[in-house]
Amino acid sequence: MATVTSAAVVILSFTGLKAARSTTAKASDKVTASTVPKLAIKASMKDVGVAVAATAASAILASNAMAIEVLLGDSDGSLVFVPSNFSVAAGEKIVFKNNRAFPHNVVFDENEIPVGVDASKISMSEEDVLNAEGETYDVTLSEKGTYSFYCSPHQRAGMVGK
Ligand SMILES: [Cu+2]
Repeated sequence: MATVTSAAVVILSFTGLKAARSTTAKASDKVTASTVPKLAIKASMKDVGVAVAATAASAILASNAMAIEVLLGDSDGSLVFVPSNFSVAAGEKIVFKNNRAFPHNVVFDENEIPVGVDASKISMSEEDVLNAEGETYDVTLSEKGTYSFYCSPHQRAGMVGK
């Protein structure tokens, strides 16, 4: 899941850079007389573009206003969601990230979500778990309201969120 997210961001950033780059290339075309230097310029700009895209992607992932990261298991090993109580905008992505004391999962309580929302469409299955550090489960909620969720292996230990 995390890999897919990163790839999507890189592609988006890349499209932007590509547009900016072709404008610059046109300007240098007028100055450059022979074909060989032109190719050299294009090649070096391409390399720069890749480096910039990679940097931009990590910056976006680190401070994305349209995504919230929720850790599964506190760093001290407590069986909790961090944060366990938060608000997101409709359409904002929630990235649940496996941190400590896994396995964990994310299941929305069908009785404590807005009417009309299908819990199975936003939940992991009760039997499915994230078993390695850094594994993620992403969900985007579009209906406004209050949603309760829990980690099925640790629900009784209090690993619940809202
Ligand atoms: Cu758990």
